Amino acid sequence: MAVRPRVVVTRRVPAAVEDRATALFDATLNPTDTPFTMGQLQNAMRTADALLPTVTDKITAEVLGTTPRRAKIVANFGVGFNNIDVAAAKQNGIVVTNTPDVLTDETADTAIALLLMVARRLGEGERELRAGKWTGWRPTHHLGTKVTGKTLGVIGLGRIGRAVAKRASAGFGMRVVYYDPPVSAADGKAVGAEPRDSLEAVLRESDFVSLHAPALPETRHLMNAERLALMQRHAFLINTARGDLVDEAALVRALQAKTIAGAGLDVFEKEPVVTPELLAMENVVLLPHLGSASTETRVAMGMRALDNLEAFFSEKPPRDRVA
Ligand code: 8YV
Repeated sequence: MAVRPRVVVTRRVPAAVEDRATALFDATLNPTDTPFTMGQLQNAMRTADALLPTVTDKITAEVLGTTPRRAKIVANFGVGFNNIDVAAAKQNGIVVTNTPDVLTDETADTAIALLLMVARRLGEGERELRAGKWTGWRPTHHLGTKVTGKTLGVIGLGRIGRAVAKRASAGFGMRVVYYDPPVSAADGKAVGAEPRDSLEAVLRESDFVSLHAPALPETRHLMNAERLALMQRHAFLINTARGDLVDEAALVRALQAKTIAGAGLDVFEKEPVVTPELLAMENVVLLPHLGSASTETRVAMGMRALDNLEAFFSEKPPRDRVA
């Protein structure tokens, strides 16, 4: 790397990642952490060799089609890359990479945390105590739902879905069923999960449903009113994947009509906006997209994005190329 490539990092990332970015590249960091405007993204495409964006940057066809353009690669900080118009990247000959593997455990932990929180009404309990409303122990206080022995339906048995299935079956003694046609029954069995032939069958059978599918045009509103209606009245929906998978308005209606018992959500359709009705519901646990938020993992994600850039600029194939 004789001339150091120019890399624009769109958000604050952990210091170790910023230090390495600066050591490897002519890196422009974002010390104020203010999200980029479309104009700033286009400017970065015009003036830098690479962009290192996050889920908050919409890398649209307009951004990718910026002319004149210097950028040749977009190294996303995140495994999900629905913030990037991959088809437009391909059309413009721009390479796209993501950061798989390094956030699998954290995201699975977050799904299990949400499951436990909604089942055992832990958010409600904490809110009550902090509000000074706890009057003392009583046998009928905040009775939740037992988790051990219940059925968890996993929609999408990829890396994170498998890690959730493993935790639920081996750690919590749950029965796990899944829907993910390309995954063999043997692979499911390895993580204690049994396949079902349809998404609908999983929804009908599960006490908890956890979503682990990517956000694609064909998975948008995967959980629509009809599918939500197939869930059992006592069942809970967990989403740590992407907000687009759930029709949030239909979810609110299902919760209001009590056709499902509750939800645990880490992701939303229009982040950071959350449908106001959800905020008022005690049986819903809401997290601000914290799925991968451990120091170790956010450092690992940043390093993985830098590894991809380093490979690309050394004319080696980046490990995590998705376009
Ligand atoms: C990230 C995520 O925090 O990696 C993903 O797909 O959803 C989160 O873990 C976020 O995307 C960072 O850009």
